[in-house]
Amino acid sequence: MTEIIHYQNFIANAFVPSDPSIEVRNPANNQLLARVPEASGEQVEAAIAAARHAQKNWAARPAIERAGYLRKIASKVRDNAERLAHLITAEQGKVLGLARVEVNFTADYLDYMAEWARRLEGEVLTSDRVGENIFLLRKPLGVVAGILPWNFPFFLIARKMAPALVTGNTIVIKPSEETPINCFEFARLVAETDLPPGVFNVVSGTGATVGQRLTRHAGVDLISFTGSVDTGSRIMAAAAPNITKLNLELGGKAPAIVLADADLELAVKAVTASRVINTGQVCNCAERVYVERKVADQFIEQMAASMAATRYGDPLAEGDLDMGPLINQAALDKVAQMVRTATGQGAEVVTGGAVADKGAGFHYQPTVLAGCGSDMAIMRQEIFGPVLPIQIVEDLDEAIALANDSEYGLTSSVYTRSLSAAMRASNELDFGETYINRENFEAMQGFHAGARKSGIGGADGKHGLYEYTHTHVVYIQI
Ligand code: TXE
Repeated sequence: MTEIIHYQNFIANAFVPSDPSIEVRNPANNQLLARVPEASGEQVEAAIAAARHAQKNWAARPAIERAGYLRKIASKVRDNAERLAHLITAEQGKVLGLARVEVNFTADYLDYMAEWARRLEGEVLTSDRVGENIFLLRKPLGVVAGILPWNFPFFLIARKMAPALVTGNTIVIKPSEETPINCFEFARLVAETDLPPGVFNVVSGTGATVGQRLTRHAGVDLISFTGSVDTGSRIMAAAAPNITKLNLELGGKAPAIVLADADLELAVKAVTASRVINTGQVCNCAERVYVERKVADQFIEQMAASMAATRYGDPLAEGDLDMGPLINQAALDKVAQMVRTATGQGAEVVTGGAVADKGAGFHYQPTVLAGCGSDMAIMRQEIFGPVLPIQIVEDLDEAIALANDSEYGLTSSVYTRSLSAAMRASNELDFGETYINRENFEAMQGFHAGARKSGIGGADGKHGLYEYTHTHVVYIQI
């Protein structure tokens, strides 16, 4: 029998004995992998206090020194890449190839944010007065609480920690209760470096307990959260009494617009990848398609063939696959229910449409639904699974209007050979990101941010980095 590891919270560079009451299971076969703590109120207090205690000295160091620690951690991540990828696949369910990409991208992201150390800039402003200088300084906020989802759990540690640390903040991370193992393994790597105690801390637990304690705490200066709209809204309420600054990435319902002049082969490939990669559990990937009538039959046929060809199952047991399971039973039930409701409203199953018969894991068949309408829940709510609903439109105008008619506004994509159609769509789509003729994955030097309920603020690049600072304007009259 495999040994079940009991992980412990990481506070001030020490693994603190705690009651490991949360079970972590492999979503591909429901086997128990580890037990992790539900951090107590005292432990959350201790983690925030450690981060607060460390912050002033950390911020006083030259930025290039802080960046050096990020580079050391990146190098340790690379040295352990294969082991980490296997752990991520085991607890999250993504295929190994994608887990490897996640691990390497995480290391690259730490290095990328480290590069900003010599590029952090303030401003010198023109004064209205004689003999006065006005300086705009950028300063760290203080203590950051990073609350993570489970879909890219390892990368999200770096996406929050790297900009926080290089700008002089300290951080307390709460991983998702679904995928905490990789975060504790990351903490083990941090513990092998000489990062000062308190700069990086991990407390594990559920949202209702540890998440609430962190977000209500007056000692937290920024809550950086990635997850669902409902939880984002609860976090805003928890943050309200302290007016705590928020950075929220709350998912999407990305429209893909396929015009009659599109390279259909490319569109089918990219949209399939969107629904198959990470089992469709990606905030920026295509969740609904608007296809022009002239090419609709052809597109739907090719999409169905492409989705039906997906090799899926248990990634560690079955080897080379395209897709693993959904994260848990609740996710499987939600996807199955959404498909049932859609077919009840007249959507037609072109391929898939059912829970897969694959043992104890949470597997759903790659599914294409045609004949969808804009009033159906499947075209409006986040599916977060391998299901693609398709609606036929008459032209680009209709597609843009339907795409914008959503409470989400994170990403969008357009497939066309017409430069003017692409430019018009880019101007008129009210989203944080638009991808033209390419897969839906952002670059680390971009800015990942959403309109409407998709969030507040954003991540990555210069603009993401400065979310972890506040400005201080100094007027010097000489
Ligand atoms: O997310 P939650 P869930 C969407 C996706 C998915 C749905 C539900 O549609 O099907 O959300 O997923 C912590 N105070 N996304 O339930 O609840 C929780 O412990 C503080 C989109 O897993 O948002 C976990 O660490 N924290 C998304 C984190 O919030 C709380 C990625 C995310 O959990 C809390 C994931 C509270 N009151 C899901 N309640 C994206 N943007 O990509 C929960 N948490």
